This record gives sequence, structure tokens and C-alpha cells, in this order.
Amino acid sequence: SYESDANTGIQERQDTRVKKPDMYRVVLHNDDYTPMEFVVEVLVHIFHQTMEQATKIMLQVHTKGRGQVGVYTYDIAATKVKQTTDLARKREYPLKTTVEKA
Ligand code: NFA
Repeated sequence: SYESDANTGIQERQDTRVKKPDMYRVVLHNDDYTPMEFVVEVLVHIFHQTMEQATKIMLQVHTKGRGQVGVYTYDIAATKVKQTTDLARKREYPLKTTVEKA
């Protein structure tokens, strides 16, 4: 597209291409100690899932060992992992989430 320079009035053609950001998946890992209700609570409050989605993913991770909870830009993914780990450690649960490139 064309845009007039504020100072000179010279017209410059701008590069209007946009690149999609790299996306990262947050993975939830099973363990033997974290209560199921706490995992569901985390998925609802930190990952904004419905009770139904949260319960389904929690049970999937419980039986399969790990599962995807969501895909985000890096900063959002890293923040959710930290919030989850902080909340779990406060309650002395070993709950683990990790980030991997999607
Ligand atoms: N396996 C845990 C239990 O039986 C529940 C759990 C599910 C933990 C998903 C971590 C992730 N209490």
C-alpha cells in the first residue's frame, strides 16, 4: 500500500505482508499424586477451559501419560506454565507442564 511520509510528503510503498507467529503447545504430564480435581481447577482457571473440556483432558492425561492443553504464542505459553507450576508447588503437588514448538 502507499503512504505519504509525514514530513516530506514523499510516497513510499509499504510492505504489508504479515507473518504468523511461531506457536507453542503446552503439554500436561501425568503423575501419581496431584488430585484430579486440582488438575481440572488449573485447566478451567488458567487455561480457560469448560468443566467438560477440562475433565476430558485431565482423564486423557491420567490414562495416556501426557496431553496437549493448548497452543499459544511463546510468552503466553510460558506464563501459563509458570502460573500452573507456582500454584501446584504452593499446594505441594508435583504437577508438570512443559512447552514445545507446535
Ligand atoms: N494421576 C492423578 C491421580 O490419579 C491425576 C492427574 C491427572 C495428575 C492428570 C496429573 C495430570 N490423582
